[in-house]
Amino acid sequence: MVQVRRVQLDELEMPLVEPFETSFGVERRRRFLVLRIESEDGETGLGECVATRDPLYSSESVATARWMIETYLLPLLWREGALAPPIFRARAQAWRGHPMAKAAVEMALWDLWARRHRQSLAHALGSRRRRVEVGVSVGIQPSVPTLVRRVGDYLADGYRRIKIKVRPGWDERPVAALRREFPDIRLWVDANQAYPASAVAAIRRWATRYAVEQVEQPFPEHALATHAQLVRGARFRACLDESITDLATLEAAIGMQALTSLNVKAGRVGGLGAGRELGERAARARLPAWVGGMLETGIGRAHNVALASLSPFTFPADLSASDRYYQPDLVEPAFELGPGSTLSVPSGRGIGVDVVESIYRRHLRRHREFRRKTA
Ligand code: OSB
Ligand code: MG
Repeated sequence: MVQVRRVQLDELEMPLVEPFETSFGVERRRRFLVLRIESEDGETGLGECVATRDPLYSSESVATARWMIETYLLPLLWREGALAPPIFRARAQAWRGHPMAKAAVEMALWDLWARRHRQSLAHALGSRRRRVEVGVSVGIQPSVPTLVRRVGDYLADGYRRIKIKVRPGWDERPVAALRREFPDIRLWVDANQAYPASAVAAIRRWATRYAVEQVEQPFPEHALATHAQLVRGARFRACLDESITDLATLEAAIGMQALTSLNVKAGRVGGLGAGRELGERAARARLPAWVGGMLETGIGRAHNVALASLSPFTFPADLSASDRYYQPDLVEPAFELGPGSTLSVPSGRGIGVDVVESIYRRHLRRHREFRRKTA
C-alpha cells in the first residue's frame, strides 16, 4: 500500500464568462475547493469539489465540504494510505451525507490511481469511447429575445442540444420562442425543484405543445410521487437530478415510476464509482442516463468527461467547452467543442489535463497544506 505524503486543499474563486441564473439564484463568480493528493512515490491526483459558497443546490457548501475533508476524510488517508477508490468509497460510507466532499477525495484518488497505473482515467473506469456527445445548459436570461440570441450563438458554435433553466414565470414563453425560432433542436428544460405539485398539468401542456424532449427536476427533491404524476402519459422524458442521491433513492424512484431519464453527477452521489453504478442501474431499467455538470473548471470537467464516456451514458452530457465557463480555463489543453457536438476524452495519464500554475495562482484565495506525521 502506498502512503500519502502530502495533501493540498485550496480554495479558488473564478469569474464565470457570464452570470448563470437558475431558480435558486445567480452565480457570477464560482468559489470552490481543489484537492491535490501526493503519494510517497511522487505521483499526484487532483479533485475538484462542486460544493458552492452557499447551500442552494443541496445542503453542502464550501465550508461544510472543507470541514468534512479536514475532519474525517484526510485522517482516513493518513491512516490507510492512498486507497484504491472503491475501498475509499466503502470506508467513507461509514459517515452519512457529505457526498460532494467525499466525491472530491474519491476523484483525486481515481486520478492518482490511474496515473500510478499509467492509464487514462476513462480507461481505468472501463471506457473505450473517444468522444462524448455534449450540449449546453443556458441560464435564465433578462428577456426572451436575449435568450433566443444566446441560444442562436450556441447553435452556431456547434452545440446540438440546448437545455434552458426554467422557473414559474419563465417557462412557456421562452420555450415557445425557442421552438418557433429553432424548430428542430433537442430542447430540454431544468427547473431545479422550483414548481409546486399543482403545476403538473401546466408543465405537461407546454412541454408537449413545444416538443420539449426532457423536463428535469421540476418538483422538490423528496416529491417523488409528484414526479410520478408527471411521468404518467408524458410524451417527454421526466428526468431526476437532485432527487437521486444514491442507489436506494434510484431504486425507490424506479419502483414508483417517478423518472424516465437520469442526470448523474459524481458530486451529488459521492463519486465516480457511485455515478458509474447509478448509470448501470438506470441502463438495466432501460432509462437513458447522462452526465450533468456543476460549472466545473477543466479539472472537474476532465473527471466528468471520463464518466460520460462509459456505456450507460447515452444522452448528451451537460459538459460544454471550457470557454463557455471560464476564459482562460485552469487546465491545458482546454476542452474544445468538436464535430457532432462532442468533447474528446483525454487519453493521457489520469485526467489527462494539466493545471496551468500561473492561472491557478491568480485565482487562489486560500491555501492549506497537510503532511503525514511520521513517527
Ligand atoms: O441542475 O444541472 C443543474 C449548474 C449548477 C447547479 C446545478 C445545475 C447546473 C447546470 C449547469 O445545469 C451544467 C453545466 O455545468 O454546464
Ligand atoms: Mg439539474
